[in-house]
Amino acid sequence: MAYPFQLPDLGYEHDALEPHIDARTMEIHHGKHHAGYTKKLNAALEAHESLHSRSAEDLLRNLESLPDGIRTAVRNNGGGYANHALFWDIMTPGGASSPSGELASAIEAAFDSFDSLKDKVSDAAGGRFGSGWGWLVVDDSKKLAVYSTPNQDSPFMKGHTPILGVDVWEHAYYLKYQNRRPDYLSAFWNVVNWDRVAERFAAARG
Ligand code: MN3
Repeated sequence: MAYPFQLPDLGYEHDALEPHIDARTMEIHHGKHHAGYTKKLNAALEAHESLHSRSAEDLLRNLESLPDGIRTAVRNNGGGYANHALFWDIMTPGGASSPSGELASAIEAAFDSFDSLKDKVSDAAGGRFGSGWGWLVVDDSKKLAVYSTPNQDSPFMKGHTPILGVDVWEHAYYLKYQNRRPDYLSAFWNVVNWDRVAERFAAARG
């Protein structure tokens, strides 16, 4: 996908992730916040035709090559565009409760256990001061890693490939959870689509 970027469909109804993530939050998060990043990304790129064939991933992996005047806008809104596209995709109602196959083996090798991975992601995301994301990524040596980023910064900016992300901006959880970010993070694990995370893992490892 390239310019003009389109808001991707959720792939499920707004209320599909209830009770873990409420319908009103999903409506606003997808229909207002993600739509806003998409619109602002397109606005930043509009006058730069040479960039119109490039994917959001490609733009984020090569921010330094962009014109000074749009680099920050692409970082923030391209990041917001790509991060949310991943976020909707790696959630589903009633998915498998844990990973299987090669992803499960890689998680055990890197983090000792699936529970330990969940703790690490929750700690990274929970400990992010202010707004940001918690990530499970495939790094540039094809290894799994966990960390958080501020604002809409994408792991693509580090040359890494995100395979699971959790949004810890207050807009992602405040209506239902208010200041209880840890409760939101606990609930998030109930709606992860491990099949999609496994597909992204396989693609990232090549
Ligand atoms: Mn968000």
